Amino acid sequence: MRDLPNIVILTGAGISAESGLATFRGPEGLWEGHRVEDVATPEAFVRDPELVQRFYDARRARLKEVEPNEAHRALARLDAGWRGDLLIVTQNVDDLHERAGAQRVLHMHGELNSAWCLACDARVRWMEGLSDAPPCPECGTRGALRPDIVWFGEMPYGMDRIDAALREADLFVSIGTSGAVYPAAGYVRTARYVGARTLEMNLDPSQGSLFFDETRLGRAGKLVPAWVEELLAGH
Ligand code: BV8
Repeated sequence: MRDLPNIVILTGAGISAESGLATFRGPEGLWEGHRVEDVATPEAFVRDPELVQRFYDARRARLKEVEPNEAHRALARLDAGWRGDLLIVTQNVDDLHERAGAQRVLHMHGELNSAWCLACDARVRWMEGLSDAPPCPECGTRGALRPDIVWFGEMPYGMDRIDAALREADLFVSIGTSGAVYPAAGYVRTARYVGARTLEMNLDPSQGSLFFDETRLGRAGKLVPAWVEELLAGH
């Protein structure tokens, strides 16, 4: 019997809400202003690249105005203090987990601060706008950089690492996600299938609530620090 449980944590937009970043489906949600298929699909990028670049430029700029919150900081403490296996799988494209100090983070839907060159396939750190078609720092091609984001219909990143971690998980924890988007929304069932205990912390019950052994409703900024204290105190 492993002395320390292997933990997989799935986070969504709800964990960054208290930092001032819009969620997707809430009031003033990100999609409020746009139809998903107009800004977050490869077809949209072919159809209207200016609109898509502007949408992500605005979110990349907004990222500079916000800070990690108590929930991000608590997970960073857990990451630093947990000697067992732990992986934070985030659907979020913001960098707040890392800015809070977390190391074992996997961005399954990509990152705002990364650009992907469609000419030379390089992925480069990118903190500024892409609307002015800047040259790729690797190959110099202008106008070939797209947001390094997984759009609908595209294969999420790190699927093998995520599947391997889920198969070994003793504890699966979901924080701030509505459970509306796949394959992420299916992870709780995989975790249950391998016998892991499943816990959800969310403002409202998610679409997958019935698959969780335990659901704690409330703000991540309150629930997550309390849960991390509990876990570190218990081990
Ligand atoms: C794919 C990047 C092929 C872009 C995103 C099976 C069934 C049905 C459909 C599908 C299926 N499989 C695939 C699909 C299609 C599609 C899909 O799921 N469609 C949905 C709409 C039905 N999936 C895909 O296209 C995926 N790719 O399938 O490729 C494939 C895959 C595997 C194997 C082979 C082939 C790719 C999907 C990724 C798209 N990109 N993001 C960007 O950010 O702009 S998805 C994006 O939306 C987010 O990353 C996230 O995943 C999702 C939003 O969900 P949440 O993060 O949960 O946010 P939301 O606002 O919905 O909810 C917030 C929650 O927080 C709420 O519950 C709220 O109560 C709570 N909350 C709010 N405040 C707080 C809080 N909780 C705590 N504290 C608070 N303070």
